Amino acid sequence: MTLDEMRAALDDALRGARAAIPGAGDVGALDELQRSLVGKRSAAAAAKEAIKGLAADERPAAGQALGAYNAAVAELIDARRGDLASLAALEGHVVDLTLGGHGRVRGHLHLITQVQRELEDIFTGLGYRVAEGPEVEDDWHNFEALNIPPAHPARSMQDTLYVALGADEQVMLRTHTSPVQIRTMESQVPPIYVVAPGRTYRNETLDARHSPVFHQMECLAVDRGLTMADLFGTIEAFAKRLFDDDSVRTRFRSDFFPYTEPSAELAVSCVFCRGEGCRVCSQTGWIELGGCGMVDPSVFTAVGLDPEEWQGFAFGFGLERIAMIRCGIDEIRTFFDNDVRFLAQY
Ligand code: FA5
Repeated sequence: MTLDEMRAALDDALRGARAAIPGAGDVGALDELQRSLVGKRSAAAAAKEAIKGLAADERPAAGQALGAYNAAVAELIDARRGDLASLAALEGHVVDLTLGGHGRVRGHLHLITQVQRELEDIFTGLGYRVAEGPEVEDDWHNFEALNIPPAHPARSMQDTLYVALGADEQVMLRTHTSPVQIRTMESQVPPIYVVAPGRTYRNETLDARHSPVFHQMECLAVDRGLTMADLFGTIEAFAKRLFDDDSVRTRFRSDFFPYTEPSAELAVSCVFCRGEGCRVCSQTGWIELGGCGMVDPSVFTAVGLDPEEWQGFAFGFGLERIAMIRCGIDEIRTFFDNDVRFLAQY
């Protein structure tokens, strides 16, 4: 081997070393590489052997070339050994950053608002508009125009939360959404098809099914020629949509409300037991939702509509009750406690 051939062989081997050493995955692989680069059968060993056969004046240069090669390989090997040692030390202290942080929990609408929006959707689909009224009402809209005479039990302090404004017992927190019927008929010309959802208040003791603050939805239709068949058909259509079940039946039992005549208590067959009787429906097979009836002629007269010309039906029901039935909730207080662990479920 000539001096030039020896230099060329060492250059080749060093290029290979530069490519291979940084990729050695562990100490074993690195040792193996080191043996192949400077061990017994390496280019370095061959060069060392070749030096013996060179002319005396070429040997110093050949020795220098071999020394430079050995030093370069040693540097590359040492650097990689250091890297591998650092990686091994880190392995014991791994911090998995992909699991860090808690993210942001997105809130959502309260269950009662969800039920209210869904009902609004159902009724607007049937051609109704959404109406609103104030939560602080006057005697005329909450009682008088609804044909609730001064002596009616619903007016007693027991049920009504009065506001200390104006004359005694003339301003109150509305006890139902029915005053929106009056406000709508006072401000709009029939035909009228509206629903009025909203918060209502009664001076009642809190228990599992009653709260002093709750929500109702009122429905009012005023048109020519409306009959109880329209009332029943509308309620049946909305109940089937609400419970997403075509087999839901509706039941109307005679009742009394001063502003409807005839009046009925409105119930639907229990969606849990299909009328067989279960815990949710207290073994009756029926779930009471609210009240309904044909608008009393005296209400039309109070708002200046001719009862001979116009007929109407109205109904009102509690939103908490509907949410409780739909979600199997047996305690009304949970809606108002604002415990996020409860609310987040719905
Ligand atoms: C009324 O409030 C009538 N205005 C309904 C009506 C409208 C009849 C139009 C005729 C025509 P009632 O007091 O029954 O009716 O209440 C209706 C529903 O509201 C009840 O069935 C119940 O679901 C709900 N509700 C009443 N009081 C409470 C309360 N304290 N807590 C929770 N929900 C209640």
